[in-house]
Amino acid sequence: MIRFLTAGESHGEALVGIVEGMPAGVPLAAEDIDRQLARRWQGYGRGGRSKFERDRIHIYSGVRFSRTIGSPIGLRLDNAAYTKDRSGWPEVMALTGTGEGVEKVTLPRPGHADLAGLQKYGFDDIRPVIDRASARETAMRVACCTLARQFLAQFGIEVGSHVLRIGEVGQQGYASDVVAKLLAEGAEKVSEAADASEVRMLDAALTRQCIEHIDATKQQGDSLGGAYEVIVSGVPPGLGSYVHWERRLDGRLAQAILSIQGQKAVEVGDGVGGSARPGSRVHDPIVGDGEGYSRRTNHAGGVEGGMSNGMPIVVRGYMKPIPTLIKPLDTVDVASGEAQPTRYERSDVTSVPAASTVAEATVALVIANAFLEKFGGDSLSEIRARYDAEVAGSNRF
Ligand code: EPS
Repeated sequence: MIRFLTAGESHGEALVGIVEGMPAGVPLAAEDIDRQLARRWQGYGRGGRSKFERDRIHIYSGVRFSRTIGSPIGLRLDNAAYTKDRSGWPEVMALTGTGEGVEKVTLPRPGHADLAGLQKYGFDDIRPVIDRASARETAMRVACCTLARQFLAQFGIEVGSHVLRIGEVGQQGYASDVVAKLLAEGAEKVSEAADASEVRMLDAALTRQCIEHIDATKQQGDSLGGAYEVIVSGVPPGLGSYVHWERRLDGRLAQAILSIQGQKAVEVGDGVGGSARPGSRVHDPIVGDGEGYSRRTNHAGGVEGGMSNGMPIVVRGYMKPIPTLIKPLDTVDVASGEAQPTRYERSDVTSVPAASTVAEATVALVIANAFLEKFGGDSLSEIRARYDAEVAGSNRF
């Protein structure tokens, strides 16, 4: 199993990550990670920090001559905000001293981790909560999960995504002709097409509408959430299992998406829509050509009984609006107990496009681990031999 840990505060010196359990022999270069990090920073509606925060990964261990060697992979990302932003972060986030003279943050934002985090850890300053709860952490998460994506690519498994809706402006997902056409060449084609849009949407007219919607929302001092779809192509049947709750692939995918900052709901396939239709219009008829099986439709989103069924995996994530608003919300000053409006410093209007790329990364990790459970080994060549014997050399698939 591939596991990872991240550490680091949003305005501290750096983020660090350790990835453990990566098989040996997987091709990996810093550019592979940097490409995914750059995708995470895209998206109309990001705030001032996106102008100067340029993520470049430093790889310290676990890789030799451009391939993984089976040992833990150590990663670091410097926070440009720490040095480039003139807000005095080295003093605010100092590792030593008493913090005397550093202004405390005492106005918790509704919708953020601020108040519950403060209560949980017994702080009198929200700063430590803000800084670790921040979606800045997803930069290192994407870096760590890119290793899983590299591994999956060795087996022709691709992960892609596109934005379905920002605020009120939306489009159709998996069932559309546009997605079907792109997906015929693999899920990365979906992402490539989405990356060409400033809001990661597959429709040019809707992209323009979204940009107007974001501008108008910014004018009103408000923020927006939205929805996106992650699609995985090339997944063999039988990843995950029906035999025990924690092995179910859909449950694991849902946990992965909801673990991303700001995500409030997950849907596998037609989950929500399907719950309102009769079974005859939900379940995907099985077809066989003597050599394998397929489905006429994919309402199940590629998962049945907690297992992949060989169809593309389709997972939708729903994100709440960013809790930092220009327009103040009601709160209470935790220092004085007085009712106060929230205070605004800097924020994004929306980060749904970024969230869609983070979701791709976390989904890649779940699929890679389910794949390793079934075909796992210490090295790529060992895993490949198992995979070829099982999938290519079997009539079960
Ligand atoms: C974030 C607030 C903003 C975003 C940040 C997430 O940062 P700042 O407060 O420094 O302006 O830019 O996103 C990132 C730094 C990132 O890498 O995505 C928050 O409060 O979650």
